[in-house]
Amino acid sequence: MTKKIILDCDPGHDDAVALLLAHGNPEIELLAVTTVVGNQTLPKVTRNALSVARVAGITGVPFAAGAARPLVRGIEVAPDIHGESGLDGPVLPEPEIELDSRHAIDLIIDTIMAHEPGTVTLVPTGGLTNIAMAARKEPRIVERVKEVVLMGGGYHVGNWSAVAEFNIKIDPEAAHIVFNETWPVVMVGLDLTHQALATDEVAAQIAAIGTKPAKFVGELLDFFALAYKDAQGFDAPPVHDPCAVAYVIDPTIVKTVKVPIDIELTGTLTLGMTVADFRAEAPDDCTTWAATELDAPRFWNLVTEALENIGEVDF
Ligand code: PIR
Ligand code: CA
Repeated sequence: MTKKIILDCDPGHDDAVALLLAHGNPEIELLAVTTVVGNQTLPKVTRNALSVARVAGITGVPFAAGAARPLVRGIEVAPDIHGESGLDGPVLPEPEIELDSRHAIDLIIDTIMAHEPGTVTLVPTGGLTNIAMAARKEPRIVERVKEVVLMGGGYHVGNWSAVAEFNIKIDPEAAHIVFNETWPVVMVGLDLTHQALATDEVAAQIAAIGTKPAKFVGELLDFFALAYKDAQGFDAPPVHDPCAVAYVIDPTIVKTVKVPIDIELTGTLTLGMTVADFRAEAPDDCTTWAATELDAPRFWNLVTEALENIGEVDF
């Protein structure tokens, strides 16, 4: 049985790889793609999503734009990591598909309500604004969703402050809503994604595919590597977002531990921290999991195979 997902993203170099992985993996049925302000402004990340759709050869999947700003806070974007376009590096092809006329939150709600309960997984790889608003607008989706597998947070490190990760920090109120609903939440955070490093060996594995989509990914990773080196001193960049998709494809690639997680909303130094309570075994009503360990070679094989499945695309 295929795994039905909705990808809510802010492309973003690693979001683009997540989209390619979701499209190219035969176990995933991509029901919809929605965009949210994050790595860049909403118009930019939305255009990027449509461009990547062309690179991947995606047709027949609805794409919708969502929130242009966080619930409460001002907009914070990440040009140091993703560039002015949000997807700097490769030449971005003109989009060929049109945006769905619905707001992202309506596309999310309609898609979940149109499928059997327990069959649709939400995969947010940006701030959680759309997901929180969808849960508030149509609370029945909370019961209906299979699980929320999100890239965000972390229990040891931050990247947007000492203890907070970007996707959570840019809209902590939205994250608070999502983590405190009763749906299962799998937090694929920095502890996990910092194990998904695009090393030279990985770059060579992808370059060997030789197709235009693979070259596109190569150029994305080259830019991402330089930006991550300059901004954060990494020798190889962590490719966060496809880790969440990989967990949906094959949960044995990502180890998780059941642990209560809540979002700090009032700390002056800790705003947006994902506070995980490891003191005792998780109580029965705990609905949150933290990803801890990645099988990196199998993860990169999934990405490579997805690109091989996509094959040559003319764009
Ligand atoms: C990555 C991101 C934002 C800031 C930095 N420094 C690095 C984006 C990625 O797209 C990913 O979803 C998440 N936010 C990682 O924090
Ligand atoms: Ca992202």
